[in-house]
Amino acid sequence: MERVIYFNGTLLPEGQVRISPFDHGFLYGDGIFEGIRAYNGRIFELEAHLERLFDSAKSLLLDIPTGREGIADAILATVRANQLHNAYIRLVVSRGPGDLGLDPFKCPDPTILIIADQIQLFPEELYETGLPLASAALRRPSGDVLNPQIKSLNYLNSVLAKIEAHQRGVPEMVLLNQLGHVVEGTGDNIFIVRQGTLITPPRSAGILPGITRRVVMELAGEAGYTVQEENFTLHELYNADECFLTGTAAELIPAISCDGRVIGSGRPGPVARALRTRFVQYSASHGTDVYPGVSVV
Ligand code: PXG
Repeated sequence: MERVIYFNGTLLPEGQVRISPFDHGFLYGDGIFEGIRAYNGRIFELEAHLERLFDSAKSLLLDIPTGREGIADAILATVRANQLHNAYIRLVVSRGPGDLGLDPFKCPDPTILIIADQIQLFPEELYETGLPLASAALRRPSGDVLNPQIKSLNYLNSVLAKIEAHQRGVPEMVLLNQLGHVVEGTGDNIFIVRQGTLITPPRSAGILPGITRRVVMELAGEAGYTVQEENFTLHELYNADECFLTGTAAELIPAISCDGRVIGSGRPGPVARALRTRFVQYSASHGTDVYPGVSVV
């Protein structure tokens, strides 16, 4: 079935969507996006994604004409039009068409695009066996270069790290900041576990403040674990009891080695497994109803 795409206020078959060659999202990566999940007929953490989108837009002085309500309605309409209950939703707001110069103020009409589809970031068996990781030679840019809290269409830093991952023969990379602290993966946040305590880099390390990260921190707190936001180095990652990554696309996936150093037992650890179970249960039962009035199992 051809996908139905939301494009600037209308729902169109995929083949009819026409993005201008002069769109600054395409010419300059000038724009922002969100990756959002629907589980079991509910949009997971919709409000949090909208808040992050509008925070990113504010930093870029990008005015989203529909407002928050308009975007929320458009997301729901797109998922409904594709008759999906479980989906990966990609919401893109670009600066829109302008001329060949960089000036964003010559682009009066942002482009709003919403795709509702599926995603499988890592093969299913890696959720059982755990990911081997490697650390990238490439560093994350610091906040004074390109603030990682802005979820912008500039993903070249992550793309280059993903290329490194392929060359190192691992599915995912760990990136460090300029100080040598572990920051995050190419599209996921990182946690280590030491003596039952969860440690994840603080915002100030230069992370994208992940929504999955925040939910997992809350679920871990409820489960009785201590969670600390603290800088750590590769040495601490190598010597952790456990490690896992979190993200909308990746969900929660255990990691079992980094740069050839076996982490803990070399198998997904008990904390990662327990939190993954809690995350799966929580995400399947919380969120904004896409089909209100229709009972979901
Ligand atoms: N860090 C970065 C750099 C991200 O891009 C996350 C952390 C996790 O945040 P959430 O809010 O999703 O828990 C992301 C989000 C991909 C892909 O294909 C990943 C993201 C977005 C789009 C695609 O790996 N990551």
